[in-house]
Amino acid sequence: MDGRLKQIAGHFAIEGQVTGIRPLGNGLINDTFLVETDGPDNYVLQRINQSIFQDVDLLQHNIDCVTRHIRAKLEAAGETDIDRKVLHFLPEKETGKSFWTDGKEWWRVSVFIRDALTYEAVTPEYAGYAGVAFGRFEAMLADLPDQLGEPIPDFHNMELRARQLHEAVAADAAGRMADPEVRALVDQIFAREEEMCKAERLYREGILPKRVCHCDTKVNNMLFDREGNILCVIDLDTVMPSFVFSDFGDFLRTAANTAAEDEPDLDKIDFNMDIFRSFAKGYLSTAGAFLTPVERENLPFAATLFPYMQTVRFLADYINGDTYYKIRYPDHNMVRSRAQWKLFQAACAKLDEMALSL
Ligand code: GN1
Ligand code: MG
Repeated sequence: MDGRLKQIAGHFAIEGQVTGIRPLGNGLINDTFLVETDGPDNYVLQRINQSIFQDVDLLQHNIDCVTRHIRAKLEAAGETDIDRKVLHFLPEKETGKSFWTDGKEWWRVSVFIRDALTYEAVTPEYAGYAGVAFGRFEAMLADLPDQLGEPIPDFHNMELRARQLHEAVAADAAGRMADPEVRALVDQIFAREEEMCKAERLYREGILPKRVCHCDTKVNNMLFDREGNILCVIDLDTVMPSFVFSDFGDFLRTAANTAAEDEPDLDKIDFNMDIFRSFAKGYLSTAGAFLTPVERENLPFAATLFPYMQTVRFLADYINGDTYYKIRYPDHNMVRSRAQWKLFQAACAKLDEMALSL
């Protein structure tokens, strides 16, 4: 076991002796470890990626607000087994804050939720449960007083993401614009830019609201029990005011994709309408009551927006020389970009069908 990690875990009020520490999950941003103990619980230890989350105080403030708020809601509703339905971050022993830092690295610890399963892909049935869970998550946070900041400002703002791609292309820091394939994809993306920045326009016109959203609803950020019910949503780093399109669209980006987000074989990538229908039905059963007509009628647009935005983000990172996302091989971000673009096209081809099934 890594002695340094054990020492870091020791800053938190863990019950029992640590018996093992090993890597956990597939996140692209933070480093995550499972801390096993001889006590009643195991724990999740995470190094927060500080080049991305520059204000960890604000980040953890958001997470503390959200977890406290959801816990109170679950208690008020008379729910049982609450410790498996909302994350619980441990206080650091000296400061009482939900993170520890030595000024160079930032770490946090939460209780590992027992008997929970995560998936990289789901069936239509499970997508339906996920829809119910995200609608409920947004409903529970709807009355969270305006205390949340934006840990990554304008995180899902398409205009900003497009601007960042323009900047990456202009700077060409890694010399990758010389590749005709990169240039061609950039051109195709910019040809759709105006159309894909629709949400920001609707917001400026005052007809699209922001609500507290999760903003990283990919399938593997959800914990399921053995029956397929959602226990809770994890990875709360990006919970912030956004358009409901964020949660709806980003879930489908991973769940309705018939392949992985970085699948190199583009023939394997399609947009699965059974997943769409089932997820949309579940989501509308819990979110339908608060959605405005503009939000509702743009849900199919949201299903195309997120593969588009993710193409822009992966491609900008590729052009910048891979400074943001963890990569496993040299052109990983380019492979991801191609795959997300293929998914975008597949989703666009099904827009009418999506609208009809809502
Ligand atoms: C990142 O942390 P992780 O792997 O759950 C990213 C998301 C992207 C996703 C793409 C803070 O999520 O926005 O959609 O990768 N999170 C951040 O897989 O940028
Ligand atoms: Mg994650």
